[in-house]
Amino acid sequence: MPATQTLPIELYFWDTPNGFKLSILLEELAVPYAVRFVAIGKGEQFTPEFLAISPNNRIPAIVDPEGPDGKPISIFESGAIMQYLGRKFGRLYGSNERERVAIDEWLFWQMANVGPVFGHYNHFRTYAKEKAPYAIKRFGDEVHRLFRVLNDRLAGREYVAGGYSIADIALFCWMRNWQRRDIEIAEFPNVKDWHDRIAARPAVERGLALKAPVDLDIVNDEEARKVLFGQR
Ligand SMILES: N[C@@H](CCC(=O)N[C@@H](CS)C(=O)NCC(=O)O)C(=O)O
Repeated sequence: MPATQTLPIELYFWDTPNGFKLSILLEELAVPYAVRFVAIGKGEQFTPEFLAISPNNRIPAIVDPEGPDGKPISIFESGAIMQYLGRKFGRLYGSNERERVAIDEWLFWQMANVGPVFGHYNHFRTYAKEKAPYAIKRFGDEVHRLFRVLNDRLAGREYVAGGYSIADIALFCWMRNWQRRDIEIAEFPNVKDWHDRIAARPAVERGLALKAPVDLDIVNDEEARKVLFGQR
């Protein structure tokens, strides 16, 4: 029996690819939620209060005041949060074990490959103090390979694993900024069509419209500005 939600789920958020996964999912599920901004460019992810919820000092995280036993539960790691919400509300996470296995495969593929590889590429290309051509090439080639894998998977499919699911949301948040990954999207037409299908969903538009407050102290600092705006 899918749950209903009375008290808002607290979403610890900043407007980055991993943060948007949850603002989009909560909009899709249409459950009440309250946003707690964690200014990662300012170091707020290292406060003891936030580390108690997210020990890896990263957003997103949630606190659900109506956890499995009726008591509050906190969850970190976007994939774990998405699975929890999919199970709790009985939506966007398949309807049988076979469907869930396929969704998990592509969700974990995003978590273990797309997120870290795109992140490392961005780091070495944009932020590394010493230029490391080997690392830039290595991760750039991997980014390209991952677009190819997804493009092949989407041949003849509307969504990555059966119907629209948490796996599509997780992947969409990373693939949508292909220009920032130095990808020529004409090479990956299935990814482009899939992207456009998802981007047109009203809940996705609402989830992406959630913007972190701009803090002038941060914006005036060159390094922090890169962290803040480089990830959007
Ligand atoms: N595997 C984690 C990755 C989360 C992550 O990398 N979050 C970034 C923003 S997109 C962050 O909070 N960075 C702050 C930091 O590294 O200190 C997840 O999916 O939740």
